Amino acid sequence: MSDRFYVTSPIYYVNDVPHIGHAYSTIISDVLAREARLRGREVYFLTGTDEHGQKIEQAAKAKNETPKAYADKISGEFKRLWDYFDITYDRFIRTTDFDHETGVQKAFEIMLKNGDIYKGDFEGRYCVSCETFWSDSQLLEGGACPDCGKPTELLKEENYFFRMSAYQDRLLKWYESDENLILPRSRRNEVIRFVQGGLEDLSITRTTFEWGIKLPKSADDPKHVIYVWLDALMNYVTALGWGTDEKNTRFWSNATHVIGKDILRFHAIYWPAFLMSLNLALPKRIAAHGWWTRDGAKMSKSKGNVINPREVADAYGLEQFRYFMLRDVPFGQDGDFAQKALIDRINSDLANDLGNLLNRLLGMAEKYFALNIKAVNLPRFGEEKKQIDALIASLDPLFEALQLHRYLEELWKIFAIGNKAINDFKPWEKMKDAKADQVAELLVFIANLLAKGATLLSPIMPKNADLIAKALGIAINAPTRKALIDQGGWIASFALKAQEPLFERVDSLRLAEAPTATSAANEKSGLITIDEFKKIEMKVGLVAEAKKIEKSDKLLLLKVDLGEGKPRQIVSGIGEFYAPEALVGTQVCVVTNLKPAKLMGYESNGMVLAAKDENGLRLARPDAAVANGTPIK
Ligand code: ME8
Repeated sequence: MSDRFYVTSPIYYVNDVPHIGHAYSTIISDVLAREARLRGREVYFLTGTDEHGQKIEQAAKAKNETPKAYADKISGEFKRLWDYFDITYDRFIRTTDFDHETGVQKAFEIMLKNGDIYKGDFEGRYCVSCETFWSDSQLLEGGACPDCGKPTELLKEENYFFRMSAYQDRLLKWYESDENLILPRSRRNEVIRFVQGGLEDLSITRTTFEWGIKLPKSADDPKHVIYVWLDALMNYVTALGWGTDEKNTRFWSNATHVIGKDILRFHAIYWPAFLMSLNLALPKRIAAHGWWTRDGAKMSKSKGNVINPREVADAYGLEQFRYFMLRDVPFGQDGDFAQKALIDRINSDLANDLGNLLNRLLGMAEKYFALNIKAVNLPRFGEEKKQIDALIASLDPLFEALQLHRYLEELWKIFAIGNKAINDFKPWEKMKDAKADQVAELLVFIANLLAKGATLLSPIMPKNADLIAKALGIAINAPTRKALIDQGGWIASFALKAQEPLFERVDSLRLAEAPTATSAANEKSGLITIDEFKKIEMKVGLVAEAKKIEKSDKLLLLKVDLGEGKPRQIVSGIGEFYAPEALVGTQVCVVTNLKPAKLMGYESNGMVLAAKDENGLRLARPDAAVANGTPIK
């Protein structure tokens, strides 16, 4: 294994604020970076923002801002979020950075010189939303984009083309070189089939808008800007100094790109072809994760159901959120964000299985041994130790293949062994029998198991792993990992420290439910969620005054005492069915949080509830008196 490791997240378009899908890509990249560091490898972790192109230009225009000012703002939001999330990136690149722009122009120059770029006429369809060209055969009916379904536009421009077609065979050979090249493995076949279908040369400049990197001076063609995907993909090498100071290009020899499945084609086809043209090494792994939906629906700004990752982290804990995202969804598959699932993971995996194990250890160690535990050897737990060694051995290949949900699943089996050992061993009985030595052995065994487990958990939940380590009196770092994991070492004694419980149990949803769940349900069946219902405030009130509104048969002017001190004025359309004097002194049910409305010149601050059929109208009332202002639920 190379001792250098380069990991990149996608660089995010600045036309949208960050949501949990973006956070997922970045968190996976962060986990890989942290794990590699823990193995003592030299790591470079890159993330950033993709700021050029027509889409951004349009988004800025819609906000009446210059593209740069607009990009500055949204790029800042991404950066601040990753900082808030303790994302351990080494560089946050922006495609408007000077060294990046210089590198992209240099790449264009090289490709032009070596004959991979030529000038021609382009006629075809373009999807601005995906910043993608499509051939007629790929389009959906009516010329819509096959990726996002939005309408495409017809482009007729003089363009520069990249000779993509020349790379078909070399690409196909490359896909065969390593079965872990494209992860999950099932996606590799998709890419192979696509390339086998034939590659067309790619239009790589545009003349119809301005917000992009200009061609190099040597090309002497100021009308054109470079196509946003050539610009964007190059970030992976320009960030390391390619084309400028070459400061960190040594990392390029071992690159892993973490991306969403939506942009696999750009990374597995365009990007390696560009690299081949530049005579640069190819990435080692392209890991394409699945898509997050919310309560079963695609997230989008227009639906208003986009989840803000900061809100989730604030409500449930950042590391709880990291754990949930990685544990709940198999890498490569789509996942659904439902708070209930997150809460279940927190309560059962984190609070019960892991948190309790630490509490049990610390509780007993304190009670029986004043927190200092020592074992001469651990003969008693030979079988369990073997199981743990076997589990640990199974983790490496899972991590390598990015099966992080399986990795965590197996890791949790180690904690389960610990909990079971305590239950079976019944240390409280052994203490009564004056077998303290044996109990000390058990506790040392548990402490070891937690030390190993916390080390292996650390890339995913670094802060909690450190808290466990602190309680165990150890530190998680590369030498610890080497001793406890690679060399399978066991520690003979611990000076433990008390520790507050790691994970608070969660009893109820902490964020408002997605509006889409409701609107989608509404459209289909007329159903609403309980949360939507709860928005309606209803109370019982006593009619204190009632009179007819002049010139109206239907409307009555009521003063209803809702326990608020001053009775409310409500205009009610029950005049044909109830005489005013019959209402005074009786209780009615009122919707109390309606926006005030004016009827026949009178302000109404609520609505009296009634049932109406062909025989007339009857008021809804409590069947016995209750206090005025009593809420109706
Ligand atoms: O495509 N679920 O940027 P982008 C999971 N700039 N992941 C999601 C997601 C969701 N619902 N939504 C977004 C671009 N993502 C280009 C990339 S790279 C050289 C240029 C994640 O802002 C996922 O990783 O549209 C996806 O690939 C990435 O955000 C796209 O972000």
